[in-house]
Amino acid sequence: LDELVAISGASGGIGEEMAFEVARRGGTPILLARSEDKLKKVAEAIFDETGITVPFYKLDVSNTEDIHYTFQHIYENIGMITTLINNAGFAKFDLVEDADINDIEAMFRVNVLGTIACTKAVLPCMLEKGFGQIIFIGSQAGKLATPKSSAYSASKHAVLGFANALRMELHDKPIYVSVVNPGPVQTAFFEHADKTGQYEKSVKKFMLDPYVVAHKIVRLIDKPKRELNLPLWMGIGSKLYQL
Ligand code: NJP
Repeated sequence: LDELVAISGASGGIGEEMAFEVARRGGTPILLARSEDKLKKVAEAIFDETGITVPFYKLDVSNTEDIHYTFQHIYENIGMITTLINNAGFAKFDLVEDADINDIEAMFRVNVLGTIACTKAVLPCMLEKGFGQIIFIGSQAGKLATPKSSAYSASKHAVLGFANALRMELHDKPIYVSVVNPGPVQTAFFEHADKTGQYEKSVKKFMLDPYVVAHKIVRLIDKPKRELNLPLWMGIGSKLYQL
């Protein structure tokens, strides 16, 4: 891969695995997330394994001004981001009647507005150079709905709608837009989403392996696809895959 791949939410989970996959394939991942100490560790581990020097930036995607300056700094000091993976996101599962409006707002700020702001930050350069790719990490919750996931589900439906409209706007240009909709993936996601642990327990057996998910997503860089659906039942497959 002769690629500069910016990955938001790269300090853990699927984002970290994608960063390793990009580097294993010879590309340069650029790591973005709030936890600088974790980003540093991921960058060092990738360097130890692949020899690739990995830039990382402390970035909260709910801060649009920081997004602007971070992406400008990357462009001026490293180069054009050829692929953006909008991966930063989180959930907080609650019944509508119990959900705190501040939690709902935070979810929309990160999952939706953060994603849109990062996209707007890379788009002018991609349009000017005439190529690029934007991968959105949506969710099966962005296609279906489950109780207690109302606001998260709405935020991921928004991501899917945004990405589909953007793809239409870019239809005559080689700038590709892909949406990935995973089912439950074994990451720290559930620690925050559901502190009772009940949801994780109920789907644990079928959870997707973040490495398998990351591997499939990074393949989109060579073979762009409108949508990559990785539903719950694939978790059974990925468990078999490991045996
Ligand atoms: O979750 P986790 P996943 N600004 O918690 C970062 C979607 N998904 O890898 O900022 C910037 O391990 C956070 O870093 P930090 C999900 O909706 C998941 O599973 O340092 N970054 C961390 O690196 C999300 O869009 C499942 O705390 C922010 C990363 O995001 C994506 O997959 C199922 C941030 C989250 O890592 C990755 O989630 C599904 C901010 N404000 C979709 N806030 C699943 N796991 O089951 C958080 O359908 N991050």
